[in-house]
Amino acid sequence: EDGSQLWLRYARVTASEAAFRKIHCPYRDAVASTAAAELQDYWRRGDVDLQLDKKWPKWQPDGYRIRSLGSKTVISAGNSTGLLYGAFHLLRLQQQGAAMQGLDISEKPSYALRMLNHWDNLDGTVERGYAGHSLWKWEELPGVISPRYREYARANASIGINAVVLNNVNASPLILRADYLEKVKTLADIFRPYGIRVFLSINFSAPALLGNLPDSDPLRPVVAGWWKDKADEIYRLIPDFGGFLVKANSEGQPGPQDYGRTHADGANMLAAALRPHRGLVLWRAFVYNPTAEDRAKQAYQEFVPLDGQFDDNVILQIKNGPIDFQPREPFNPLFGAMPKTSQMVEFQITQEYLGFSNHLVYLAPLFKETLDAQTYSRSEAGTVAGITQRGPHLVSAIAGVANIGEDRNWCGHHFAQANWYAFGRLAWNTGLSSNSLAREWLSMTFSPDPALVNPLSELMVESREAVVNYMMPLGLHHIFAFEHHYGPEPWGDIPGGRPDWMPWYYHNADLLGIGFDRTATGSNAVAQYRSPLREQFGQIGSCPEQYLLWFHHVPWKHRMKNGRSLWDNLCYAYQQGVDQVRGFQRQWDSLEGKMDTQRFQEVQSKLKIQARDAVWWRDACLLYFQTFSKMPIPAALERPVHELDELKKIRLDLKHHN
Ligand code: BDP
Repeated sequence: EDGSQLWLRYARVTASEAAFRKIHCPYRDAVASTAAAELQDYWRRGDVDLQLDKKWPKWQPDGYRIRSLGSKTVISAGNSTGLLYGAFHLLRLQQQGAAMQGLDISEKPSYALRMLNHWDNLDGTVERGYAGHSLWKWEELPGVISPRYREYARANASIGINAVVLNNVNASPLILRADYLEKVKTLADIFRPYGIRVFLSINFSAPALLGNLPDSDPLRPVVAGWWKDKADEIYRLIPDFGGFLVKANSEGQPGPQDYGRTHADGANMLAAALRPHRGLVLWRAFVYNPTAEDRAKQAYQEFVPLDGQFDDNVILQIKNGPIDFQPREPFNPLFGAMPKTSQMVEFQITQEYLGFSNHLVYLAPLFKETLDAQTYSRSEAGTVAGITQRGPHLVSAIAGVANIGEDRNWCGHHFAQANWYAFGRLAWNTGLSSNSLAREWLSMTFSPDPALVNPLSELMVESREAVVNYMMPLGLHHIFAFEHHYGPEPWGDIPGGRPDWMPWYYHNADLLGIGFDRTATGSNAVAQYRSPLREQFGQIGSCPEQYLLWFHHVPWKHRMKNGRSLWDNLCYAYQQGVDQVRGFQRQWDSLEGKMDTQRFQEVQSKLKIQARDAVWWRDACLLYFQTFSKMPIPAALERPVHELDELKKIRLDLKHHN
């Protein structure tokens, strides 16, 4: 029980079981055949008919209907991928032990493109990956084909993911060289029967670096011509190629601004190359520079003036929050601020800032917090989910940065699989609840036994709040150790280093208080939110306490809603985080015997690390901030067990490949 089967733990039907039922599929295309084969191999509850419905609305591809008709089950859909998703839905019901009579289920996806972004490098390392090396064996491809490529595609299809970016946004230009494109084609051919399309991250300087042009200025005709030829070459190999993901003029990557051009100039030049093939450009909005301006404001300032200038096959890919995948951020104010531009959310499934693959943190509550956030930018449908689902242009999309590697259990931590799962299921239906998804995943991955599913689903749903408490409560953010982002380093400072990469830039602790003043007296980032949010966030009395130190520099003695001081609340929050993780340990241990020993013990060991780390975070943050607050840790709370000086000496040997 090494976790390698993920949530797809159903047993194959035996020949005698198969004799008792018939899977009827009159279609021979690759995707419909996958659907039929999946049912053939695993479905044991009566006959199934797969039917393509010619009257299915064209604007609802991938949707399906499942009905019980007498003793048989009919899956109907407008296209073969709909049949495939319907088949996986049925198998999911079977595996959860659901009743199969009287079914009448209709489903359609929230987003047209439900996408994983791999940050995998061509040398086999994975940026911010904590599950071993890359799944893609570039040096072996296209000759040698790992069986895991197909297993990966199947797992994605089972949760509705239909698009993948294979390589890191910090992209090597080599991915566009002919020999690499042959490898990419091989993967695309393996993924296609599972309804999955391939995209690539590109390096904006590829025309110069790979094509030997004098530069990569997007307004230079030879440069645009180079991209056009490259796109044609790709589509000859991969006719359903999805398009390009682009990180430009961000963290040192090249981009159109190197030539005095705008993001729109760059994106539109690529869009023109892809347009004849119906390809898309996913242009990332993650840009910031070490200037005097608050980092949280910069993407908005850069992109809002460009609204209306992007071609209709460009989608702006925006991280959920304005900084960078922190345990908690308010939603990114770009959402809803560009009504003429298609926008999509980028989440991070890999736990760069959430304890890597050591901490059990279930991310559905984090994803939902952003998707459900009301931006007030339209009278109806003004949530982030609403805005990104009904953009002005061609296609709606959502992306998650993958947490997948070559580890036997794919994700490093057994429970990190739940984040891959929940991302895919929410991309399919943003209305699903964190709790129901946790239950679904647990019953399939461990067992449908309520004695296991009930307590563990509660634990999972609580785990996100726990990590916020023991790492960065009350709106604190980015006080991680430099570069690897694992442990605490609120004191971190590298003389001469970029201020916006230093923890003090974000926490601003001093003798008066702590927090980032983003109100009108500070950076005024609150003004990027619409009324009534800017007023609500902008006043210390009305700002939700979970964002307090995100938007305000608050005196240590400030009275919080519960009557205690800010300092005391910080102390209680850190302790609560520690207590929550210890509670998870006790809960987990009480389930011994309700699952296999291997996974039980592996999760148990990881929880020990998490409990130690939570104490480390608590002590580091409270002892350090106490040098400013000069206030005692409330007597009712546990005492620190570390010395601040000793914590400052910790240098983890965690290498970050960049
Ligand atoms: C940050 C990561 C960095 C990524 C960057 C990005 O630390 O490795 O390259 O985001 O999203 O979170 O481009």
